[in-house]
Amino acid sequence: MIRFRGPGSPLAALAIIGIAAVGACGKMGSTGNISSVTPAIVQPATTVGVSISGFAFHPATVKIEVGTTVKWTNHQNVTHTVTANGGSFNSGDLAPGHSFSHTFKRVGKFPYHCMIHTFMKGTVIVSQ
Ligand SMILES: [Cu+2]
Repeated sequence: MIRFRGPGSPLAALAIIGIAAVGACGKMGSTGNISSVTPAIVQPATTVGVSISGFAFHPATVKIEVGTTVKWTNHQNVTHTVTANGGSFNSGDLAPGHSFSHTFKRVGKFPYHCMIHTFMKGTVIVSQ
């Protein structure tokens, strides 16, 4: 076991670690590559495509700006639906090869699913 002789010793050691950590953070911030962490796809286009295949939405999460249209296309030989969990949009039965579009006019997070295969889930994140 390590024994601390003086009452100030452990605190002094912590203070030194703290200064080192602050120094490291400051250095990282100046390089400015924090945005590369996010897994969601950012697309500034006015229409963003989501493909349905393999019983999944691709990409499952889209980040868009207000006024952007999302167009889902069913590329699978099975009927699916694109149905907002909160009911704000619903494609109804989307036969193979068919598309459904919805324009997002409000900021928010819109999770959706397929009514036929409820394990199929996606999210549209709308920002200003
Ligand atoms: Cu489905």
